[in-house]
Parts: sequence; C-alpha cells; structure tokens
Amino acid sequence: MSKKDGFNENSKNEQLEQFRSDDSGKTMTTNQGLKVSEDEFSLKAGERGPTLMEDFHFREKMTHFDHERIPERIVHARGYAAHGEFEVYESMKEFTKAGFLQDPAKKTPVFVRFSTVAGSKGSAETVRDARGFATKFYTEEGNYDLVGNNIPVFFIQDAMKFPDLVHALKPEPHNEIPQAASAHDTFWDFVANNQESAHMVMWAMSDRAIPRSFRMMEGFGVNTFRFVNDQGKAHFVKFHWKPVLGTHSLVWDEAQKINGKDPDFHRRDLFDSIENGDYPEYELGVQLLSEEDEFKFDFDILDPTKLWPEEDVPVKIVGKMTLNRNVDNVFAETEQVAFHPGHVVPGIDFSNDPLLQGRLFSYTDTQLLRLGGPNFHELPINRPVCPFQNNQRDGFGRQTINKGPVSYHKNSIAQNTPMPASESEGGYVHYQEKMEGRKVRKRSESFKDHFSQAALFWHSMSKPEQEHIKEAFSFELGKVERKSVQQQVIDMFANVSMELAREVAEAIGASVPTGGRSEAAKSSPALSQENTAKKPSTRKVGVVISDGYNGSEVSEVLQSLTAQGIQAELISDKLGKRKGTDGTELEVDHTFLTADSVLFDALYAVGGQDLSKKFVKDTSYFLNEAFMHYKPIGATHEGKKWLEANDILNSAGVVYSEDMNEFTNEFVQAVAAHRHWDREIV
Ligand code: HDE
Repeated sequence: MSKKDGFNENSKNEQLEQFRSDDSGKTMTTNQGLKVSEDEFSLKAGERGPTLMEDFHFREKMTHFDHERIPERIVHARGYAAHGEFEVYESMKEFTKAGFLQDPAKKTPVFVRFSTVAGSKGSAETVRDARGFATKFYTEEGNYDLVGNNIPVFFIQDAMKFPDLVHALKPEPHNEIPQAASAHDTFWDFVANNQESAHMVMWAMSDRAIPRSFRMMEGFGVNTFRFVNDQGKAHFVKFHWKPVLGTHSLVWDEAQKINGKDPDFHRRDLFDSIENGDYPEYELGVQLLSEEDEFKFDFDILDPTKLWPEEDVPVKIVGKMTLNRNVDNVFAETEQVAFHPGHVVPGIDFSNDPLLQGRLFSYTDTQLLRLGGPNFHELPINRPVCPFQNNQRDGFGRQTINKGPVSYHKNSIAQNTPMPASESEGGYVHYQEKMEGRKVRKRSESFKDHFSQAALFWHSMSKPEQEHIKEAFSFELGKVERKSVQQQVIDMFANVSMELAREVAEAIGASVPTGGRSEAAKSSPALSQENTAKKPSTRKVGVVISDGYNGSEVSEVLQSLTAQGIQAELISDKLGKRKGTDGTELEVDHTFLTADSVLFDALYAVGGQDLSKKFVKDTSYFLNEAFMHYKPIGATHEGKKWLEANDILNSAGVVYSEDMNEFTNEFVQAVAAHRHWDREIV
C-alpha cells in the first residue's frame, strides 16, 4: 500500500480518531445511555436516611471508580509517551525485507514510551537508573516493537536471572525502602555475587543514568537480532537511536534536587517540547555483522552484557524518527500500550541471545495480568493499522464481533479462511538457523569474561566522566549498610580499574584491594558524551530580571537567544510585568519561589535597578547553584555585580560583556557546550 491507497504517517492517528470522545457540551448519561437527572446526591430513604440498594447510578459510578487502577508494570512502571513518524533514508533491501525499511518516500506512524526501570508509577523521574526507550512501529505488515533502553548492555546474561535482579533492585521487602534507587544493600549484594553485571553497573554509575532529557539520550535494542533479506540471507543486527540534539546528562546533586522541585521533570520536558513544536528527533542506526563474522570477536556477539564497539562495527544511520504529537489520554495510550520484543515483521528475526529468548516469553505474560486478558491487542493504542484476523476468540473484554460459524483451521465452510499466507505473500517465516546440541542448563564459556568491556567503558570516559563514576560509586556504596557488601563490590571493581576501586574504597572507608587492573584497555571514543553533538536549540535559560533593566539591549539579547532556538524564561521576585528603562515591558514567567536553577540549563543575570536585599540574596543562590552544577552563566549590565560578588566572573562558562553582540555569541556557545567541567569548584 502507498499513500494513495490509504497508508501513511497518519494511519494510526486516523484509527485512534474513531475511539476519541469529547464529552464537553453533552448531556450526562449512565453507561447504559440513560440520561442522569442528578449527580451529587445518592438515593436515600428520607433526606437524612440510609442510601438505597436500588441506586444503580451511585453503584455504577462508584464501582467504576473502585476499579480504575490496573497493576503497574513490574518494571518500567514510570513512563511517558508520544506519537510520531519514522522515515528510512535509503532502502535497506540489501539487508532486510522489512517493508517499513524499503522506501524513503514512506512514513510509518510510531508510538514511543520512555521510562525509568526501578521506580513505581508515581516515583520521581531524574533518579539514577537506566531508561526504557520502547518504540512501536505501526507498519503495513503488522506492529514492530523495538523495546530498548538508553544503555546498550544489560545486567545479566540469562533471562532466568531477571526476577532475582529485579527483586534485588526494587525496594527491600522488609521495609519497602528505598524507592526508585539502587543505593541499597540488596542491589549491591546482587552485583557482587553476579559479576556479569559489571559492565552495565559501570554505565549505571555513569552520567548516562541521569539523562538531561528523554530528547537527549541514545536508545539501544541491546539484544542481538537478525535482519533477513528477500533472498533469505541474514545479518546479525544491533539497533541504535541517536538523538539529534546529542546525548547529555544532569549532574547528580542537580538530579536529586530536581526530584523534589519537579518530580515530573522529564515528562514535562517532553510534553512541552512537542507542544512548542520542538519535535524530538532520533536517527536510527544499525550495526550489521554477516553470519560468517559471528566468531570474529573477543566476546560472544550473543552476550547481552557486551556491546559491539562502534569503531570496530560502524553504526550505519538508516532513518529518522520524529515525535510530533502528545497523547490525548495518558491511561488509554501510555499506560495501556503493550510492547513486546517478539512483535516482529518479515525481515526481522531473533538471535539465540539467552536474554532475548526469555524476553520473548515474559512480555505477553505480563500484559495478560496487567491488561486483564488476551484481548489487549484490540485496545486502540495496540491495534495494528493493517487488517488482522485469525481464529482466536472470546476472552475478557473482547471487542471484535466475529461473524459466521467458523473459528477453526482447517475448514471447508469458509473455504479454509482465514488462511495462512506463503512467504511470497508476506507470511512470516522464521529464519532457518541450523541448530544442534544437547539439552543443558548451562552458560557458554564464551560468556565468561565480565570485566574487559567494563574496563573498555572506563577507559573511554573523559576525566570528568570518570570523576562522576567515582562519586556515583561512593554515593551508592556509602548508602550500603553492610561492610561485607561494600568490600565485595570494591574487590570486584578492582577488576575494572584499580584507580576506581582505590578511590571509592578510600571514600567509604573500605580496604583498598591489593591488586587489580591498571593498564589502559582499548578505548571507544563513541562511548564518551564529550564527543556528542552540542547544540543550543531547545535549551532553557532562566533570565533573572527586575524593573529598570536596560530595555532595548536586553530585548535584543532575548530575541537573539530565541532565534537560536533557546527558550528564555523570565524569573523575578514577583509575577507580572517588569518595566525596562525605555518603557518596554516583559512578562515574568516564574518567581524565585516557583522556579529553581536546577530546572534550567543556564542562567542569564540582567538585574535592574533598586533591588531589594532579598532579590540580591535569591539571585546569588540561583547563580551559585548553577555554578556548582557547571552550567553556563551569562550576565550583562547590573548582572556583572553578582558575578563579582560571588567571585565567579572569570570562571569557565561564565560570560560577561558590555557588547551585546559579543555577549550573545559567546553565551550561545556556552549554552551549546552544556556544562563547563574545567570550571574550578572549591
Ligand atoms: Fe524488559 N520487561 N525485560 N527489558 N522492558 C518489561 O514488560 C523483561 C530488558 C524494557 O514502556 C515488562 O510490559 C525480562 C532489556 C522496556 O511499556 C516485562 C528481561 C531491555 C520496557 C519485561 C528484560 C528491556 C520493559 C514489564 C530479561 C532493553 C518497558 C512491563 C530477560 C533492551 C516497555 C512490560 C514499556 C518492560 C521483562 C530485560 C526493555 C516484565 C524478563 C534487556 C523499555 O515483561
């Protein structure tokens, strides 16, 4: 199908339209369509008497309310989603026959849900954790789900251990503490006693685990999949999403404060960006390996605790996804969406990665509980946009009204329909991998090296990134109560880096291991966020301003910032309009009470005239906090006084100039740089 016969990037939206309801302006009815005459008082025997059983309206309203909640996801409960579209840059025909990867003129509707892993549905969003990055492509050949994370490797090598990992990570069962955090004894006890976790733990302790925004993080399919072309030839494939804005993170102190100031920080950022028309974009990349190269590496390509270094296996950029529409209803869409790595289309197949194999069971199983039965594929958000039919029938919440007597295959009454399709007609045929082996509960010897890639990650980090990792370990292990657990972890990570183990041991009062890894392993520059794209657009700058600001000059700076895609929001001691020297007025967006420096990427101090002591104090607090978080700080006019008073005027990433053009240029560059690690903080 092409645009002219109905399929396009709007296909899902058009399908959802049939289910949308806008009740404004309408009469209230019961669920049976009966008009309701009164909705505040229950039916009683006398004005002061008991409520009557026959009050069907009360019973229906209350029963529905009582049943509003469904089980939250066992992991990835806290999530937020948006709609969008995907386009491929060039045909991938050589590698895969997947229909949505053939034609650059075609756009496929997508739905993406981002999430944290450990926390409950209501937990804060800037916790230290991996982030889920799950994409549903509504293709003409059925739904394809790419259910990934923002970290390219996983904690464990076999799905059998997933319940153990999650039990150890979740709040401890005797006191349900801590929420959405790995800084506790059972998690680290699991790590030390399941050393395959070493590599992912390094990522989880790095800046990757505290992303600045869902819009600024990479996504990875993690598991190894297969592409199969129309000749039946297969390649192993790893999937990547590369954010066009680059990969950027918060700093830990800031992340913790945001959890208090705005626990919805990441969803607000995504929602607002889409509402503003700043559509998040991610390029799809694939790493491809021919079947012949399966054993060419010093790690097993089926091992999900290993990545394929991009310098060895380049990431081929093949397409782009744009998120351009917020959901209408979070429960109906974001909560009820059901992802599954087993939702594939012809041309995409599995590998024998033992984690993936287990995932292929778990995702359907969990939806059966969460969504209450086997008909969750009929929920509007989960429906394919192509026709779907088979002989499955009945079950809770069935919506399709299947006509006719036939619900079995094979049959003659309905001319043996619905009927399987041959491969050439689009029927899914599994890749015929040759298998032989004994039935064993074992792990391959080739999965046994747990530390080389953890060390590769460590040695690929810039100095500031390494410092952050040391601090993260010191924080997390500092929260662990059992000395024996702390020591086991220190001893374990000496296998990654002696420097790391020694400094963390010193920070938490543990013994420094006697031996460990110190030689520089190979490094992979692609792993360091220092080498990511750096752009000013969509960054949020807090502008501290008061009456008597230099009217024309400040307005000019603000206009130039906006022209660069920067969002300047005004902060003052009270809401309302502030007046400039030339009579111009600017509307204040936040007060010192409703905002905080942690909610901005950068600050621009303008000031004004006749400032109260409190104004000066609040501004200093904002500037100092931003300074501590290595953020760009700019000042013009009276703003200079604050830089001087706080002794930060000549620091890295602090921009002051009397020439507005020069100021704007330098400040925009400083904002694009994201953080200024070479700033000296004492
Ligand atoms: Fe998941 N995972 N997972 N996971 N996962 C779930 O399915 C599971 C793993 C990922 O926004 C659950 O619908 C097992 C790796 C995302 O709705 C559950 C194993 C990766 C999401 C489940 C893994 C992921 C989930 C819980 C080890 C990165 C959220 C609710 C074998 C590639 C999707 C649900 C959304 C959700 C099982 C490991 C990503 C229980 C058994 C590795 C993004 O089925």
